[in-house]
Amino acid sequence: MIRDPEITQAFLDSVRTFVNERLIPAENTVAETDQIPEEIVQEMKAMGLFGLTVPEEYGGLGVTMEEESLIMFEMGRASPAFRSLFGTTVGIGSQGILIDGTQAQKDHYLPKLASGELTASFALTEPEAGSDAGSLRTSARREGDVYIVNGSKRFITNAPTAGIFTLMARTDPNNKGSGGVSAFIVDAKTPGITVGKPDKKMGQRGAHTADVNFDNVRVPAENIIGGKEGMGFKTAMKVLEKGRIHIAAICVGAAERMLEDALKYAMERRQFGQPIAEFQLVQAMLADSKMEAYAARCMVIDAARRRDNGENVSTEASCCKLFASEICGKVADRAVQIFGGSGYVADHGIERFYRDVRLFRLYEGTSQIQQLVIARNMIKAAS
Ligand code: COS
Repeated sequence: MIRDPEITQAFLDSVRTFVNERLIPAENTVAETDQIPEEIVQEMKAMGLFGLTVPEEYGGLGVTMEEESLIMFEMGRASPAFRSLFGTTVGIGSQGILIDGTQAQKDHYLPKLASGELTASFALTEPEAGSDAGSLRTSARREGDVYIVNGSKRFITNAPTAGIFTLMARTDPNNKGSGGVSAFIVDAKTPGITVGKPDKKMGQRGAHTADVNFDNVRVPAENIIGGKEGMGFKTAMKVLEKGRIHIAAICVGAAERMLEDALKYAMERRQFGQPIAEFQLVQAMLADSKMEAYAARCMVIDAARRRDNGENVSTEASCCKLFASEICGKVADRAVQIFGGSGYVADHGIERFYRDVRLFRLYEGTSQIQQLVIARNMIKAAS
């Protein structure tokens, strides 16, 4: 749903200009320094990017899923680290509060998240609980007005700079399945929390992930999301469902950017006396990439519109994430192929994108988890 086409277009134009003039020129610096320059962070805050999905009454822009997807198509054109900086907060980090939080939790946290004052991280994955998220072991034991949290989380995006964690922990030790899990808002400064060294990743320099350890961390009971135990896994699934459309939109943007770069190169690069874009085998790679990026774009828009209409989009969100992340990998591979030897060296940035986009097939649910969700939903609907 687009609320006001003119306002949306004006915002998209400003994001596109920002991506072209500020983010793309800074990509090499981010890759070299592993940091996003502070002035860019401030510009993102001023544009309202940290508050994209927070409703207007809490100081955000309150964008719909369709509007968010259009913005992410644009953002996806720059190195994924830029999106990660605010995307985790507007996405999986804060959505638990927005979707299932109590009024008091919304009033307290959403304005700070919208302004960028607080960064939110999503702490679900553990060393022994990745795809099987429902088996997580981090425990939260009630003691009067607080829960005592113990355990470890892994690969937590933005953990080194997080202000709060949306933490999933087991409140019912007798229920080893997903029903024993609750979600909490945990202040990152609470004594007993330690953040490990940032992980050394294959790509996405400038976006930081780390382990987070909880050692007898005292979390106020009022910080349980929704005020009820046992609902945390469902909150996490709802959050991830939305996140999967968001990531799919980023994949579309990244695929379109790589294709744009590959096309430009193919039209300039001459071999056998002519631009390589005139060779049909190169054209096949360009055409297949265009077709797939277009299909992914259409899927994302359709899923986003359905979500905005209040439909259950568990299947569609997984279809989008699966298809868009897989085609993004294929486009990256073809783009390197079109660049040839030049695609394998760092000068053109295409090898960096090739490494960066590999993560899209892993986080917020691997491709295999998306297949499982889609097939399970199909079987459920048919029986
Ligand atoms: N919205 C609301 N509720 C949902 C839901 C959704 N999208 N998906 C599942 N649920 C509910 C189910 O209805 C079920 O409720 P009941 O117990 O009342 O029937 C409950 O949650 C448990 O669901 P399910 O039985 O499907 O859980 P499983 O343990 O089998 O796990 C998968 C399901 C594998 C799909 C889930 O663990 C998953 O998504 N894993 C990947 C995790 C992930 O994406 N990690 C990335 C971390 S963030 S970078």
